[in-house]
Amino acid sequence: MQRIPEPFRIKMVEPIKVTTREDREKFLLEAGYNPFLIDSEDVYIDLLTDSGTGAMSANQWAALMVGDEAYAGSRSFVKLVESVRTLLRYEHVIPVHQGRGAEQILFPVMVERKRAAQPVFISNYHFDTTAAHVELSGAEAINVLTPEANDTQAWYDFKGNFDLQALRAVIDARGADNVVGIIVTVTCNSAGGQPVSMGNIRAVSELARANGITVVLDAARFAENAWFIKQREPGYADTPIGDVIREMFGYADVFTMSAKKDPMVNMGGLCCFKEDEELFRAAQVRCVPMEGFITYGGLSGRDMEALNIGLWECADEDHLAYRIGQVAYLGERLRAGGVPIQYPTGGHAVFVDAGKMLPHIAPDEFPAQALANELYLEGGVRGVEIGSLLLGRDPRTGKQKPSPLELLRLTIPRRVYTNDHMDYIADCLLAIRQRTGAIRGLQFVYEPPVLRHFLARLEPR
Ligand code: P70
Repeated sequence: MQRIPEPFRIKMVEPIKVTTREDREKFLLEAGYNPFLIDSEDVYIDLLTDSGTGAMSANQWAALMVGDEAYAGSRSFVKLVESVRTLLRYEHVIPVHQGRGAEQILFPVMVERKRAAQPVFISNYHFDTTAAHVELSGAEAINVLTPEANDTQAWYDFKGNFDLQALRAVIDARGADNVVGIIVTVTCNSAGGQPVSMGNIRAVSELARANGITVVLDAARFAENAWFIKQREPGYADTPIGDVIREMFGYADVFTMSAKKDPMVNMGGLCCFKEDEELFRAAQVRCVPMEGFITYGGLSGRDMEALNIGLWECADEDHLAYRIGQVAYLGERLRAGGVPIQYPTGGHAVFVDAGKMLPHIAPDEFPAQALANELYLEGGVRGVEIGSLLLGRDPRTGKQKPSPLELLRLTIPRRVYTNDHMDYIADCLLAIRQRTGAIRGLQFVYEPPVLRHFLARLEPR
């Protein structure tokens, strides 16, 4: 597969060091076989997340100096509002400290307004903090992802799509009056950074309107989704990416955005309203005690300046071609070497199908975590488990929830690693592939009661 060269040159570098295998064995043991507990210093290539780990551009760094740090009515806020109106056509803007900041000011006011007897949110797939905030607001989170997403080996253009039939069935079964919102997650992180098609978003939006339901776009990776629509959906090849983006946002009423992803800031987020002024006012009221005054929402003026530029840079077609091309290149190298991955690759990560690669390890012995550890031992590369360990136990029965897939996510930070790094990562996994039989499952030494994957301590069985 052809590599798309980086559309930038590097002005500043940050040294990273390769440790020895002996060092890594010690670090992993100390970290309780949980990569979350390894110091970043001891990681060579960090693929834990694409969130807040992107490299800012020279323009973003320069903009920091002109940040207006006024508590109220900052010039940097005014600029940000202008950008959101021009790029996304949303009238009302609230800056927040990150994606979950938007969730915590929005969902409770939506639930309050709906006055449902048994409130639910429906999504293609709620990201885990999103589901947590839905539940904190007293509602239930239901996912209706297209079943194609669960077959990692079969090509499907839009594995992030809603299963529209299932969506209709849930609305009918729960009653439209109970559905507080439909959350469209673009791209769908949990399915593998997989895109949602414009046709699917449009159909969801029509169904929501017919039933008086508010549509929320979870827009952390909006530009990557738009890029896939342009590449794969008939009729969009010649549409400028900005128009694709605006059409996507046009089908929703509200968007939440973790700006730590596509817009490449280390910290920041947005909660914006197309025209629903009533909801906007209610969220503003909640913003003040939870995030900060309405013109900064937990961000400094300089953060808003960097975000303002990042919003435009992430929607640049040369950037997107390189970015998605880099992820696809890593995916193709792995596939060519016989490593099973979620196929085709999505926007921000390659998801290795650890369940398929290590069939001798049962789900409750966490095959993807075992693979993550092996990858760290092999080359100092840190990935993250997206499977049974992350999913946890059913709080009512105490039993492990069944996970449809056991995935190791190799999340690629934006503009940070070169294509040579991708080759290095692929070589590490191909080496591991030769000895999968020797990899052992894991058991708990310490299992925290909630969000256990962050702090768990494990040992090989
Ligand atoms: C990730 C991070 C965050 C996220 C998201 C979507 C679709 C909202 C949020 C919350 C979180 C993470 C996971 C594992 C390791 C490290 C970090 N996703 N919606 O990497 O946004 O984090 O800004 O509050 O993906 O996928 P925020």
